[in-house]
Amino acid sequence: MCIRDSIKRITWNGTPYSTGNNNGYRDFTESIITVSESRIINYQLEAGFAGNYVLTEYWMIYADWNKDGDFEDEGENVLKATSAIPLTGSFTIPQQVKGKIRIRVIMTDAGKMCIRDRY
Ligand SMILES: [Ca+2]
Ligand SMILES: [Ca+2]
Repeated sequence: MCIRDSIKRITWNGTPYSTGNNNGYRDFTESIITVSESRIINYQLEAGFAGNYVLTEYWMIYADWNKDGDFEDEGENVLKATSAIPLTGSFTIPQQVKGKIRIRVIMTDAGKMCIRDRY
């Protein structure tokens, strides 16, 4: 049996983006953020679980700073972290970045709570 988990809520600078439960092993969501004067993004990442289980989750944040459609360029991996509780932190938008940027959050469970039946 597997414990189902998913990204439940992501908050950028106090604005929540709720996400649906897709019962996925690998869960991600994308947000569009408009660069403002502060350039500091405070985030909160929250996982949802079925039942009363709490798992340690592996979180990654990517930002397409150079707007070329991928998240693979220098500095575009903003965060890699594990946490069993809602994860809070902040990152800074590079000086040269302007306008709207695409940010992807990926969550996978870091624990081995079950045998996965699909990949
Ligand atoms: Ca890129
Ligand atoms: Ca690229």
